[in-house]
Parts: sequence; C-alpha cells; structure tokens
Amino acid sequence: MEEVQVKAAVFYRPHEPLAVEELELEAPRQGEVLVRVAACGVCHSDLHFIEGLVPIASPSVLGHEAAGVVEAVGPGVESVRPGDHVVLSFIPACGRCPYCAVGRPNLCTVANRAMSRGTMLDGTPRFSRQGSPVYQMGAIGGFATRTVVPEAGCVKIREDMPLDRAALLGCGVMTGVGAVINTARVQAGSDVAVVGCGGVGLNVVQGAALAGAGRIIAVDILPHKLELARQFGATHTVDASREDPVAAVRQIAAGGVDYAFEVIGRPETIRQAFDMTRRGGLTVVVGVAPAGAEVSLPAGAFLTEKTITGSAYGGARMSVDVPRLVELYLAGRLKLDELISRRYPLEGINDAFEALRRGEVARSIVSFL
Ligand code: PAD
Ligand code: ZN
Repeated sequence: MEEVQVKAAVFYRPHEPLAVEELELEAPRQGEVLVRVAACGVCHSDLHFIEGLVPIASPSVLGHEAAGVVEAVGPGVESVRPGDHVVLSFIPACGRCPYCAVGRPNLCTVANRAMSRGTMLDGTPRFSRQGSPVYQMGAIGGFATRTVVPEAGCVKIREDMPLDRAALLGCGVMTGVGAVINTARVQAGSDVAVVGCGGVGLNVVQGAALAGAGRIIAVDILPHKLELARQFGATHTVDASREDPVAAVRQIAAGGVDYAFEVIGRPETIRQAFDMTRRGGLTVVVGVAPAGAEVSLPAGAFLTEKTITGSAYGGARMSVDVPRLVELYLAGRLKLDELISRRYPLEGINDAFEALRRGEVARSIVSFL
C-alpha cells in the first residue's frame, strides 16, 4: 500500500491556532492499522497543550478521543480487519511489560513512552509533511481524516453502535466512569463529590449513579454545568463561584464524602477535593495539572486514614471496558447523546477549543461523517 494524503489539525506552538493542512500518512507497518476517523472528541487534555501548560512533541496532530472504521491492516495484525468499527485507545497497552502483567494496562511502560514521544510503539510517527515527521497525540492523532494506530490501540465494537458517540468512549467516558468503577470502586450507597463537571466530570457523575452512590454532589462554577450534572445523576449541586465548596459539601454530607473526585487539574481544587473527603475516605485526582505544579496537603489529615490517588485513563482495560460501555449505552443506561453539545467540521477545530475554554460545552466532537 502507498502513502495517502490526509487532512489534519496540527499543533505547532502553544497559544497559536491549530493549522488544518494536508499531511502524508504512511501505510501501516507491522502490527499497525489504518483507520478512517469517523469522529474525534475535543478534550481538555489537548487544550492543555495548546495553552502551553503541558508539553508535547511538535508538530503534532492532536486528538485522542476517536472512533472510526478500519481500512487496512499491516503485517501480523490479527484482531481487526478492514470494515471493522473501532474505538481508539491512547494507551495501546503492550500486554507484556510488568504493569500489563499485573493487570494495570493503563500504566503500560511501552504505551506511556509512545504517548510522551507522540509516536507509534516503535518510536516513530506515521504522519509527515514535506518529508518531516509530524507526531501523533497518544499514538492516535484523531483530528485527521485518516490515521495509523497500533493494533493494541484498536478496540472492536458492535456495528450498530453509532461511531460519533463511540468516539466519546475513547477518553472522556472511559476516564470518568472508569475513575469511579475501576480506580475508586465506589460502593453502593456511599457519598460522592465531583469537583469540575465538564466532559470528563459529567462521566464521573454518571459513573457514580451507575455504581449506586447515595449522595452525588456536583461542584462547578458554571450554573449550566450544574444543570447538566443533575441530568447525569447528581443529587445535589454546589456553585463554587458563590460559596465555599468544601464547607458546602461537608454540610450536605455530614463531615464530608466517602469519595471526592477532582476533574479540573488545579492544585487549589485538588486541595478542595481532599478537604471535602471524610475520615477514611478516598480522594481521586483525575484532572491533569500544569507541568511542575505542586499540591500541599495538611499532614495531620493522614492520621484520619484518608487516601489520595491519581486515576489515569480511568484504570482502563480497554478490551473489557469499551464493549461494556457500548452495551450500557445501547441498553439506555449510559448517557452519550446528551454529552455532545456541538459538532464541528475539522475546519472548525479552533472554534471548538475556544468553546471548551469558555466552558460552553459538555463535549463537542469533530465529525467526519
Ligand atoms: P472541561 O473543560 O470540559 O471541564 C472542566 C470543568 O471544570 C468545567 O465545567 C469548568 O467550569 C469546571 N471548573 C473550572 N474551574 C473550576 C473551579 N475552580 N471549581 C469548580 N469547577 C471548575 O475539561 P474535561 O472534562 O475535558 O477535562 C477535565 C480534566 O481532566 C482536564 O485536566 C483533563 O486534562 C483531565 C483528563 N484526565 C484524564 C486522565 O487520564 N486522568 C483523561 C482525560 C482528561
Ligand atoms: Zn482526553
């Protein structure tokens, strides 16, 4: 197979609009898959790169929340074939490293190295422009008409699952629901607070509802996000622009919640989540903080046996979790339609990021359908 031309949104430098331009895409190599992208969600993690808060290889095709249709496979690919519908994983776990071996594929050494380099698993990207490499966010680069990804980054799904909604499973839904189910293992009847109810936080809210949590307290600074959080299962809301969220949560759930999730990525709100966690409870940091940021915690609180942990990709075991999420959606038990506030063509990508920055959307998607 020959190289193909694609149209993609390319990040060159922070604080500059992405450039929508033609790139060359190499044919899939051993263990790789060519995918026609159907849709790619616009996640705040990509906005962190654009805002210069988190470093990334440059130039890079951003976009890591995608689904599409397999068009061709490289040598040795066995699990998918042309025509298959797939959700893409930005942590294409190798299955052999120590983390994979102990059942923590979201921490896979090989996939996380590829992620930090912006390459495929062999250390090189498949996009190029006039002969120079163009890197791919999360071994995906989903803001492109087509991309090449590792076989391990493809999760085959049912063909009756709409691909635009399936795309959301690739990051926001997996991360949010997974933080509840896989990382925290929230118990039925327990109290949960969610600080930050955007595209990922709303999925923490619905994950808590799925887990049968008792009180689900949504915290945000935008009233329309709190309204959405109610639709997704929040039982209480706190507007942190009007009142102290820690005091408010500790009043609603006497002494604090069993589980508090931070889904913004700021030291202040991580501290708030910790402070609203009750004795013996668990604070889960989902938000990605700016590079170099530090959080300070009251050391005395450890005597109360509080735990604080991170959650990467919702503890995803993609081949198990994605089909489960698809079944929940098709059974009417997982909200995805309600997450898609807007659809943009690839040319509208910079407007989509601006809307995300302003807090206007639950999630928006770039649709190629
Ligand atoms: P988003 O912009 O859709 O949502 C953020 C929400 O936080 C918005 O609703 C804001 O109004 C709200 N907010 C902002 N400041 C405050 C505040 N001081 N108090 C309360 N609410 C506030 O972003 P997103 O949902 O796409 O992503 C959220 C974070 O999760 C972001 O840091 C992203 O990088 C991270 C993320 N982490 C993983 C992971 O694997 N851990 C995966 C995907 C995204
Ligand atoms: Zn994301």
